[in-house]
Amino acid sequence: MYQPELETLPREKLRALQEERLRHVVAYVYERVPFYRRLLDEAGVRPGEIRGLMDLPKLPFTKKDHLRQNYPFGLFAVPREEVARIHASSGTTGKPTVVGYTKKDLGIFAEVVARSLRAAGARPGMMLHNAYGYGLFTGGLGLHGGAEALGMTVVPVSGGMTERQVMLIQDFRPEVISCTPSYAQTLAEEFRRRGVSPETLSLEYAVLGAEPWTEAIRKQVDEGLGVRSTNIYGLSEIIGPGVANECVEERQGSHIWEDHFLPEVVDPDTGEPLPEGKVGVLVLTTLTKEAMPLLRYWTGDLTFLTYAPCSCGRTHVRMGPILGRTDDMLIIRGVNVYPTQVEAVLLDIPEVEPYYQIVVRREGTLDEAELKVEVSEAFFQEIGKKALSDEVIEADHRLHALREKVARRIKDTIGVTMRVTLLAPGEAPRSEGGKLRRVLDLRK
Ligand code: ADP
Ligand code: K
Ligand code: ZN
Repeated sequence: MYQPELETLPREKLRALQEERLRHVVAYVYERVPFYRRLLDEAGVRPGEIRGLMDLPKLPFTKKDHLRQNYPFGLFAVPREEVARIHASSGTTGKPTVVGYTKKDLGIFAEVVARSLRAAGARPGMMLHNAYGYGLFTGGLGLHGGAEALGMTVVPVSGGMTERQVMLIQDFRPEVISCTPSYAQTLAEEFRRRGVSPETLSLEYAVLGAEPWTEAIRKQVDEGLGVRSTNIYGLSEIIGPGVANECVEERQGSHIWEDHFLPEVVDPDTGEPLPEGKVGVLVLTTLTKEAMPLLRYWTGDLTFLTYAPCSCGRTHVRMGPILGRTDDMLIIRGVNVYPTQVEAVLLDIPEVEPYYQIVVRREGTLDEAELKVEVSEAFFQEIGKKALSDEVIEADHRLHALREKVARRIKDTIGVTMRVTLLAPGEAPRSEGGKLRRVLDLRK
């Protein structure tokens, strides 16, 4: 273990630590963040009333919309100059959700990722091939900092360029790889295509997360790369990857680093706390963050908790796999995408209407997204076609150019590649009173 004393803290001591930290963080945000002062005042909660975990349900939830409403720095609890780093993830309006870290927060981020890597099997001196994206996304820099803290040799390869990744893995001989599960599948497939057998690869462990995955994928990756893979979970609002990680011994649920992040599972409809083992929304309270602590953050991720002791010796609670989400967020190759983000892009292009559908398929190991969108009535008249088909579009440079333009704008603003299909006016699905299904996720 990276921090054996903390990771095996007896539960009653862990609870006392959590309660002390909870009292502190509630008072801290009440004093420093006007948003929280208002939120608690409106809920009629005085910080002093929150004495222990029993009082947690009195606190209102913090939701993603609150972060958007306070874009970019409104939830910071410290002066901007004390923020050492900023990260961000997608948001519905095209504005990202912004998060900040003090120096101390970055230390905690590295600490929980180091614990996670160690739980995943990594040890000091091993080499990490880090294929998470670097940038505003927390994956790349998050794993990087944790690996350095653990004392690993980090290869900051980032995402993409599979040919080069395959070469580097063979030449550098890393023991550990971190990436999305779908990318691990891609790499496994590429090795197979090249006739490289998993036994000849140096890899022993894979740390996979940022998108939902299954035991079937685990089996493919384990066999294809010759590794034991574990799940890493996290979200930028709470810190990034490293909120929880499976232990490589059991691989039966991910230990949530509870001395820093306080978990609850609540009913998606009523918000009532649910008993252990029941599936509901994971809600997390940060206990130690300085720059942007969040109280009862509604992750939207559906899972369950188990407090059963684990053979690895860690006492921290385990969460099950993410079984789904309560909102309409799609995760395409690890990137969070909201339909409304796509809509915002379409509203900016006069030749198309915001009548659209997003179809996501799993082709081979990768997510493939198709965007079906209607051209405007005016544009359709101007083109003078009776109907639109792939052949018609290929043959007409104006249609062809429009299709490229939509694809490029989507890629540039949201960061995902979508195959664009142009529809004639009236062809996209319309709501018939009920909830319009703008997203067709055919991956499950
Ligand atoms: P991350 O860097 O972890 O992808 P984001 O803030 O971009 O952070 O996205 C967070 C969301 O990604 C989570 O709320 C969850 O829906 C999804 N996610 C992250 N890790 C996992 C995982 N291991 N399994 C399933 N979903 C995950
Ligand atoms: K994600
Ligand atoms: Zn364990």
